[in-house]
Amino acid sequence: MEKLIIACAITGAETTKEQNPALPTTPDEQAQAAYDCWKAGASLIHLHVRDDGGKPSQSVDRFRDAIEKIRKKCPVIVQISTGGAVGEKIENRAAPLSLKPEMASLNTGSINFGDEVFLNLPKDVEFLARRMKELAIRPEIEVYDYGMLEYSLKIMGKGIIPNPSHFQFVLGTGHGISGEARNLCRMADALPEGCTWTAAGIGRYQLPVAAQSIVMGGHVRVGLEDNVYWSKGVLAKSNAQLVERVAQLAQTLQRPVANVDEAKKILCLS
Ligand code: KMH
Ligand code: ZN
Repeated sequence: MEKLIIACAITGAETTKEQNPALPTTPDEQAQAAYDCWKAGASLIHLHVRDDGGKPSQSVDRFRDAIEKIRKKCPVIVQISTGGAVGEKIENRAAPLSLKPEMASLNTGSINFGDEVFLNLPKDVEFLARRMKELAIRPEIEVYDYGMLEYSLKIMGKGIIPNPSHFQFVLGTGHGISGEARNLCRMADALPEGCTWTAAGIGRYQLPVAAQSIVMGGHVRVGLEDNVYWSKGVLAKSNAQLVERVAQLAQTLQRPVANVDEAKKILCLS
């Protein structure tokens, strides 16, 4: 089995400080959170940014500031979000790609999200994928449902996304596939040879999905974007606390954790 990549989604677009005061929302807070996660065993940070009022933003300047501050503190892989917040215009979602981060998320289908629709029209998926190809940015293919996975494989066959690709299975949003063990098995089994995957369990699914990914040979994403709790009714103290738990679990299960250089190799980053 490959070493385990631990990714942390430190901020997200929908989580608020009211839900968990430990949520990092300024570039300084995000840089500190990234550093703490790296020290705890994370090699990749999935990054959203916020404006001065704490609202989700796709501002290039804000992404630049956050990335520079993270880079000053630690060598983690920074993966920017092109998902943004529900309802964000596609041009704004693409804008921070101009910063040429090592990786960016690429959502390959539309899905209900809370009470709204997270819209990812085929033409917009293609537009983002093309832009990432032009700028040599490795996409992480975000899938929330089995059908979205099948569609991703279809567009991989057409050369729209790289073959092999790295996938993110997001389980338990409430509108897509749930975090039941059999669902993760099915999704992982559907991937062609050479593809790699990380799984993120939302809310109460975060810990069981992490444990399952460790034993299945996948990689793990945790973080306050996906889950603000440590256990039922108890808030997580920080992103790093959630990362540390995964690192400990991996150690118990005897799966070594990848450092940043090892993670880059696994993810085909130069
Ligand atoms: N905020 C969600 C609607 C991504 O980062 O690419 C989308 C999201 C996915 O967080
Ligand atoms: Zn995200």
